Amino acid sequence: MAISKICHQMNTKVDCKFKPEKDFTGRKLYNYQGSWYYPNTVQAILNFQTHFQARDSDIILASLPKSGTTWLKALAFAVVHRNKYAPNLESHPLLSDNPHNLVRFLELDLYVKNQCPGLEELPSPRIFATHVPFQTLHESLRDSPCKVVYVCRDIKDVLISRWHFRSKLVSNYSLGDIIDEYIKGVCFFGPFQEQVLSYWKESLVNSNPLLFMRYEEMIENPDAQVIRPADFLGCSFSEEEKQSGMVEKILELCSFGNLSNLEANKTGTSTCGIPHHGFFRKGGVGDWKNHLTDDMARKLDEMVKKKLEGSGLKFE
Ligand code: PAP
Repeated sequence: MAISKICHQMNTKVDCKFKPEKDFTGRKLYNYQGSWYYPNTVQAILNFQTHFQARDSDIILASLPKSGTTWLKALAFAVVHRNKYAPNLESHPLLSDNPHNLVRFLELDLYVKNQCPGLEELPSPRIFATHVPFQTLHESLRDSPCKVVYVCRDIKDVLISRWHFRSKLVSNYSLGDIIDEYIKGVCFFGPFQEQVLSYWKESLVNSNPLLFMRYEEMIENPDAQVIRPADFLGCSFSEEEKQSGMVEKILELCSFGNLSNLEANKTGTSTCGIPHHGFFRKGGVGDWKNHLTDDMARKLDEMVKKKLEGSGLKFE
């Protein structure tokens, strides 16, 4: 649908200060509340901002694409629902379905073709996910104190992950192209550092309960990185659970090795239209070193340093 029709239909103005820009393939991107989107995503965000009724018990998982969303979705689902589904249960939903179908995206899935996707019928606590920046999410929550868990990752690993992912869809997509996109900031859900900063700044003022996590820390100290969200979400592990190895069982269930080898994740397509196997590549930290030249890495590091200057947030 044309963007003007979307604006008219929703009686809302997309920020027209910015002319639409084109992505590498020539598709138009529009700026809405500081981020760049394709028209169908703008419409989904407008649907979501207009119609979403947040419950105080809701949990929202937020991230940039390729920052650890799939992992966070699996962990949050396993932690929150551990009383209903023990992590060693043979019929655990994570063994037969992809994490993206168990925790669905608001603007990339639920609200894409639907103003009212029937979310009021879901039992509490509901878990949703989003890639939009905090200011756009915040508007949709309408002062509900629901909890937000944000995960970020070194932009160089995000870039390499996204480059591999998109190279399967777009031919002749060079590393130079994606680096230019990242530095200019005009790419789907970009500019990226602004998105990270929106959640970082919110985590400092905490007007909404927000847990700020890093993919690298989750890899380095997995136990703590499961215990922290459980504490934050109000479902701390009891001593008894810790003694019984509950944390380790959840970590094993949600590990890259386990999830990526499941038949359910090798085949099939997610509710947002992406083949399940596309969410699993290599996992881990620092794969950018195998792809980026020193010059490319320096360019990206400088961009990030400049954007984050004075914020207190650093990526070493
Ligand atoms: P999305 O935005 O498409 O949902 P997202 O899950 O945020 O993607 O990121 C995918 C990255 O997380 C991939 O990284 P890589 O390309 O560098 O390998 C993917 O391999 C990694 N990933 C997926 N599941 C896990 C997991 N369980 N543990 C650690 N990393 C994971």
